[in-house]
Amino acid sequence: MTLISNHMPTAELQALDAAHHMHPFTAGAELAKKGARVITRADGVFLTDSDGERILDGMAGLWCVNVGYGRKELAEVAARQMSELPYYNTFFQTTHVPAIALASKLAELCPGDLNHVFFAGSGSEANDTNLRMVRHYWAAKGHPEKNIVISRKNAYHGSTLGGASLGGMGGMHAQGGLPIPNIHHINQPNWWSEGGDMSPEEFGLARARELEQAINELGEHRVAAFIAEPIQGAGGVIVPPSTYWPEIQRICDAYDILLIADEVICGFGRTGNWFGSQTYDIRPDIITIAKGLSSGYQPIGGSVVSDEVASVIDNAGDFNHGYTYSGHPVAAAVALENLRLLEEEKIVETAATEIAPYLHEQWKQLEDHPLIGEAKIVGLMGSVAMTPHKESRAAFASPVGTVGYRARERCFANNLVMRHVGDRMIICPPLVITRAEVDELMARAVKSLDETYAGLKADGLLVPAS
Ligand code: PXG
Repeated sequence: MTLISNHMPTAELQALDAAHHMHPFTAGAELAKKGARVITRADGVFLTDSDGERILDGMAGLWCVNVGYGRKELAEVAARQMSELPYYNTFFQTTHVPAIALASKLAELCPGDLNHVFFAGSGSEANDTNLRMVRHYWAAKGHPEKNIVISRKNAYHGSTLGGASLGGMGGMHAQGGLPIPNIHHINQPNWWSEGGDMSPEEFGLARARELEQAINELGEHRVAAFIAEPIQGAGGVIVPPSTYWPEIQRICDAYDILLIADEVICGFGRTGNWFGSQTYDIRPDIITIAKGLSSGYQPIGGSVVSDEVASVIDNAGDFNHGYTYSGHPVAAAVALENLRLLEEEKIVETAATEIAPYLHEQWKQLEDHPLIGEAKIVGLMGSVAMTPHKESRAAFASPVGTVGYRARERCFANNLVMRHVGDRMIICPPLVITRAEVDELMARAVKSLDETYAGLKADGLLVPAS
């Protein structure tokens, strides 16, 4: 067997990668020509690649490494749990200590009466669980026809058939026969791109009221639930206008439907509170969790459900659903230790009270940059919209994402991971980022935006779409 080590030349690793490894959300043939960047180790907020470059990870991996890289406590807990009980399932009337301990801790941390956890291996799986659970819930209450879930365009809820159907990504729906039936999408609260002449507040209300219109059109007796991320993450960190969530909550209270808050990104300190639902005063019946739950050190997700939902499900016989790795003991033990770090080291609190205000001040200043229209940030997740003409909030004449891709390439070259979604740039750094590292992040971001702007100017691409 070939020994594949960190010390192999980068080109050889890239060639093997291109030959045998299929990447998510990637045009494989294009990547093969260029070669993937090989990440070999990480510590704090910095990644190291196979050429020894140190890269500031402005995305916390994939929105998940909340405690930062290199926490030995998590490795030690994993090793201990693997020696003691590496695997057992939670089917067939069995359980184990890590699943019990993690579920209890989550019941304590999660808002309201969200006291019951159904574990999954990822956020996608958890949203599949939610889809089946809300339909089963209404069927158990004698309303099997109440099975439509309302979601939003440009939402991201995962990549499984259920998750991608709940999500509102056109590119995903275009492949593989999605969405599955009985999922209905309304418009997103993206004022910058879609608000027209309305004020953000008017627009937030108008977009929220689309939920009420949809319920009335479809019939309240047909609608099981509404699902949404408190702040759309993968959609481009779309921060909703202040009027949006209160109106959504009013509608969910007025009609007999369940509210699912997908906290996969917003959970575990990202928005300045433990959960995005607290930041926006949302009272969900179910939340989806993953990512920051284990800071990405182990794959784990789950659905945390209210006393009411759990009681109906628990009294309706077998819920014929579950995953081999539901409540996996190693993943659960690592998640529990991660929650201990977040809580005892006051990582959530410090990020909210000391780091977020410092970052916000600098991030908002990006609105003075010639390429940037709006700069939005809540807690430690932010985005900027790039535009050729600020006053009219114009999009570029070039295909959507052309400018974003160029900006991301400049960030890559400047050893900063800052992602693009269309022509928005987004950040979501580990919650443990320090003030000095914020300065470094901002310096690299500004340099990259300056270079992008100069490049667009040189290539005649600063042209508004007509
Ligand atoms: N819900 C939300 C809100 C997410 O952001 C999922 C569910 C699915 O979780 P899993 O663990 O199954 O991936 C996510 C995942 C991106 C990107 O490009 C975002 C995610 C995943 C992959 C890529 O920003 N979010």
